Amino acid sequence: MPKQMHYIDLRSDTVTKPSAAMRAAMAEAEVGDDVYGEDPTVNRLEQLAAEICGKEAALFVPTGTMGNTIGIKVHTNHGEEVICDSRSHVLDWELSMMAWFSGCLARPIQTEHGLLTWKEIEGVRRRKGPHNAPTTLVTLENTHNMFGGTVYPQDVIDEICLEAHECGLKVHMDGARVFNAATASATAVSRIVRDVDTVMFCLSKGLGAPVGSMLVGTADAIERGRLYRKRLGGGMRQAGILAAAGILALEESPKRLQEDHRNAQLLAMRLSQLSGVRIDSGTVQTNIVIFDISGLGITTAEFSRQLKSGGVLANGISSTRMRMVTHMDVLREDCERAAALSSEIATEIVTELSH
Ligand code: TLP
Repeated sequence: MPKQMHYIDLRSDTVTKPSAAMRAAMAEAEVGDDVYGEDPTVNRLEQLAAEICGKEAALFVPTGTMGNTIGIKVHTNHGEEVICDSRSHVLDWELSMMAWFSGCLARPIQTEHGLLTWKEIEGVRRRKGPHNAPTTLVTLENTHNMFGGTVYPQDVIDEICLEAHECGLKVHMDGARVFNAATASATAVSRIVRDVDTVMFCLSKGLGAPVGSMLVGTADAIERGRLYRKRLGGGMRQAGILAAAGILALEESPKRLQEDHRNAQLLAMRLSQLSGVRIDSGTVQTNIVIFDISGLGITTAEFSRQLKSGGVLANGISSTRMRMVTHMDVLREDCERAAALSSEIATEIVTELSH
């Protein structure tokens, strides 16, 4: 058998493999039928997630997409409008679930770093009237994936929630990486999400669990959400086996996220020194590094291909912008290698061009 190539995988923080401790906890997990509410490990995970967020209740869902879908559904009716940023995950990467399942129209706002302000929201909010579908929900993505893991300032979230609630709007946070936001801003997750109506966060990204996300909010929202989860085919029966990894992810993983952020800083700093590559390293606040390679004159597909042949995996998010994501399965030296390989590729192209 040919020896399997070991890749440094920077495509996403979704690629982490469960640790030995997680596998042991999964093997030993006490389980029951969660559709009957009888899985003690799932119940413990849901309670823990609710406590960490300072909310009444939580729901274990298989994916972040399902968590966002249910989060949007519990706050809206068909034919209403939902305000989001124009590059948000709920708009661009969830196969139009907002329209398909909730029957809502996304009202996107162009932003500089993926972060909305109340002033912008106020500008596009539809009031009741004979020609308007009402706006009922605002979604905030924290950290913002496609803008490079940017973090909402707390006062901006607070103002949005306060004003939105005054107008009768609800606020859902796509907090897939809210623990990264908490680490970067040295703010407790419970403080970040204090005023939002629901938050979804992923166990299976930076926190390193193999599967699962949580939707957290009021007891009423979560009770209704439980039925939507079943409708979507997310009643997972003996899911304690997965929840056990999730509990460990919540208890242990947040402590080490700073390391991922430092590795992202290193990558950003090295990449910013390459000619043909553009990156504003000041915007790298968490574990995502997005950089523009249009100055190299090759597409991101070609850049990815060359990285892969050198043992590094990274994807383009457009024809000119690459994304590298740090996580618990990549070490500092892996990031150094990825930066060095990027430099070799860039130098070769620049040298070829000058001949
Ligand atoms: N993001 C994935 C891809 O879908 C792009 C990634 O590799 O980053 N919200 C945000 C902000 C996300 O980044 C993601 C996944 C989700 C929701 C959805 O989570 P899953 O993949 O569990 O459905």
